[in-house]
Amino acid sequence: MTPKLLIDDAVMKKGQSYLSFWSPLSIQTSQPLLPGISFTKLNYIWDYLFTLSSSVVNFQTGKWIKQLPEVNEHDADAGELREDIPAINLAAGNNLFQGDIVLQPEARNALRNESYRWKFPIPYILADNLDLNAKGVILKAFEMFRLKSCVDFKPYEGEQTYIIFQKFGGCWSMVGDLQTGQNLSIGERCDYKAIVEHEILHALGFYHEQSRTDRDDYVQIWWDQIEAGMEHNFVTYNDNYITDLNTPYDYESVMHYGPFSFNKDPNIPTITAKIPAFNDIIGQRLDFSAVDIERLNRMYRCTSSHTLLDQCSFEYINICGMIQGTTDNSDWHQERGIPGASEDHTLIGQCRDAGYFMYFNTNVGRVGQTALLESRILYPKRTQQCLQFFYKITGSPLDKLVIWVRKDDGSGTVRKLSKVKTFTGDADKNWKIAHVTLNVAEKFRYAFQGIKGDAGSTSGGILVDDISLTETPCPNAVWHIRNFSNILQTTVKGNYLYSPRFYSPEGYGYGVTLYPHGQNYSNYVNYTGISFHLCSGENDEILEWPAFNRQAILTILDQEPDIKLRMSASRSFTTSKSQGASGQPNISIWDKPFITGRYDAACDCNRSTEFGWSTFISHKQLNHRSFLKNDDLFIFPEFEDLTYLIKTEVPIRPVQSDTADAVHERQRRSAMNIDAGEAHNQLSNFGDPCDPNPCLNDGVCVNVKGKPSCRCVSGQAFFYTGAKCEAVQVYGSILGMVIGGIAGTIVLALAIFAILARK
Ligand SMILES: [Ca+2]
Ligand SMILES: [Ca+2]
Ligand SMILES: [Zn+2]
Repeated sequence: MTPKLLIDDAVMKKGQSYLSFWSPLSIQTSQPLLPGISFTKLNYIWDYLFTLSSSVVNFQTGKWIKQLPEVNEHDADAGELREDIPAINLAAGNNLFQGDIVLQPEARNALRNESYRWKFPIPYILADNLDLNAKGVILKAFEMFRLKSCVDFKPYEGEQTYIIFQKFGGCWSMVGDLQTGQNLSIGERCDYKAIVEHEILHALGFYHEQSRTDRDDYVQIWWDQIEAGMEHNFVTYNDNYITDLNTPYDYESVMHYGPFSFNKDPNIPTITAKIPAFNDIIGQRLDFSAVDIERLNRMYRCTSSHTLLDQCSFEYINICGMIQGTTDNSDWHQERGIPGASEDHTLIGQCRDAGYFMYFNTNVGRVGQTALLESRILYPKRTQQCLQFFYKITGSPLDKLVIWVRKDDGSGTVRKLSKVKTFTGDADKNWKIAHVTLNVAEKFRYAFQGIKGDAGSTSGGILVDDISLTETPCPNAVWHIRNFSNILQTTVKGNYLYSPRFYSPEGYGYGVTLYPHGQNYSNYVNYTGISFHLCSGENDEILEWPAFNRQAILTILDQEPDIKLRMSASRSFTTSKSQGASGQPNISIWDKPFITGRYDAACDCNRSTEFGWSTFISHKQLNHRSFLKNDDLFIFPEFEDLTYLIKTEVPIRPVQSDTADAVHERQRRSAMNIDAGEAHNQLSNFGDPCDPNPCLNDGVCVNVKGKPSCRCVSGQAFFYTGAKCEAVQVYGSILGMVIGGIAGTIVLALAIFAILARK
C-alpha cells in the first residue's frame, strides 16, 4: 500500500509546506534516530487534534459551523488550538508511514499485551529542539500523571528503554513501551497540557477512544465526508487486540477525536455522537476524563498517587480519619448543609439537601473558646506540600481559623506543633479558597484550629470543606471573580476586568485581563478571553529585563471536589524576543512596564501590552464542568522562570550488545588498519556481502562499483537508507523520503568499511 500524503490547502497558503517539516535534513538534524530505533519499524500514532472548541454546532439551523481563525498579533496562538492545530497536523502529518498507526503484527495488541507496559519511573529526555514552552508543559503534564495515577517519570540515565520528547512535525507518539527507546513528538503548537497528556497516554499503551470495538454503538462515522486516504484513522480494533478494561465508552475521553477530524468540507463533521448532546463533549482537550484515569489506573494496577497525600469533602461519616483535639475546650462538628442558608461547598448548586462540611460554632461560648481538628498521620515523599481548602467565616470578623502542622519530634512521635497560617473573618461571608504551603519532610498531621474571637453572639461560625493536600507547589496567585454569571450577563464584547497586581517568585509584577465576551475584534462573543501582562512593581530596578524565557501559565480552576477528577483549563506561553510590540520593533513587550506600559490608577502601576487568548474558553464549557461553582471563577496566573530548561538534552548512551561490540570492533580495525589477515578471517564468515547488517524492509543487496549497497526493488521508491524503502505521493507526484537516515547511513557505512577491509 502506497501511503498518500495530503496537505491542507489552508496551511499551504500560510507558507508551511510538507517539506519544511519532513525533509530528510530536518530529520537528521533532530538527533534521535539511533541504530536499532527507526521510525518505520515502530508503532506510532499521528494525532490530528481537533478540540471541542474548534467547532460549534448551531442548533437553530442544525448546521455545523466551523469557526475561522482569528488573527491578532498579540494572540498567543491566534486561536490556533481551535483552528490551526488540525491544519498544522494535517500539513505535518503527511501520512508518510501508512497513516495513523503503523503496526508490527506482534505489536498490535499493545494495549492487551503486558510486555508493552512500562515500568515506572519512565526515563525521559527533553530534546533541545523542543520549544521552551513545550518543555515546561511536558513537565506539568508529568505532574498531572503523578497526581492522578502511579505513572512516574525520571530523567534518562542510560536505560535501555525511554521516551525522547522532540519537536517533529505535529503531535504523535508510538504505542506502548517498545523496549528500545522511542520518540514522542510535541511539534509546533502541540504544547498544551491535554495534548501532551494525550500523547503520553498513547505511549502508555492507549489507542483512540473511537477505535474501540464497540464504538459504532456510540458514534456515527460519516465515511463519505472523510478526506480520501484518511479512512484508516477511523478503523476499530478487534477486542483480541485491545481491551476497554471493562470501562464504558467515554465521550469525554481526552483520547477521543473531535467532530471535524479529517473532514473534506471544513463545515461538515466526520464523527458525531449518537446522543447529540455529546457532540459538544467529544474532542475535549482540557485534561484526563474520569474514565481515562480509571482506565490508566486499572491498566497499571495503581493503588496510589505519587503526590496526592489526602483529600476530604466530609461527605462520609469517617471524615477521612480526622480527629478532634482533646486538649482544647470545644469541638468541630460534621454538619449537613441547610439549603439557602449554610450549604456545604462540595455539592453547592447541585443537590440542595445534601452535602456535609466541618463546622466550628462561634455563636455561643466565651472568647478564646477553641477547637482543633487534626488529620490522620501522613507520610510525605517530597519536602513541599500544598494544602488547599474552601472556608467560610460567617460569624465575627474577629473569629480565626489557624492552620497547624504537627511533626515528628525526632523520636518517631508526631507531637511537635507549629503554626503555619491564620485566616480571619471579614464582611464577605462567602466561600473562599485557601492555599497553605507546608514544608514537611517527615510524617506529620495537619490541623484546623477554630478560635472564637468575639465576646458577643455572632450567629455564625467557621466552615471548612473540600480539602486536598498535594505534594506540589501551591498556586503563586489566585484571582477570585465572584458572580461570574452576572458579569457574563451584564457585559458585552470588548468589556474587560483587570486582576490585581501579583508578584512572581522572582519579583516580577504581573496581571491578567479577562474579557467575558472576548476582545473588541473577537468574532466569538460566546468565548471568554484571558490575557497576561506585566505590571510595574517595587522590584523593577533590580530585575532582569526584558523578562525572556519566562512561562506564563493561566489556569481556570475546575472546582470539582475530587482533585483527581478536576479538568481545569490551562494554557501557557513563554516569553521571547519574537513577541514584539506593534510598531516598535526595538522594544520588547517584556521590557520594563514603566517603558512599555500604560498607567492604571486601580493598581497604581503601569500595565504592559497584553498577550493571551481571545478565546480561552467557551461559555458552554464554563457551564459544563464546575468552573462556575457557587458562581465563583478562580484563575491561577503563574509567571515562572524556565531558563533552567533551555539545555535539557542529554546524549543517548549505546546499550551494550554483542552485535554492537562486533561491529564496533570491525570499525576500529578498519580505522586503525590492523592486520588485514585477521580482518579477513573474521569477515570471511559472512555469506551475504551486506552481512551482518543485511538490507531490511524490502531492500536488496547489490554491488555498486565494487561496494555492497542496499537498493529498493521498486522503481517508484528510490531511496534506501537501511531502514525502509519508502515512497510518498505528493499531489500526485512521487517523492521518495529518507527515513531513519542516520541509522541507515551508519549501518551502510559499516558494511562498506567491512568490505573495503577485506580487499
Ligand atoms: Ca476538642
Ligand atoms: Ca462537603
Ligand atoms: Zn492520538
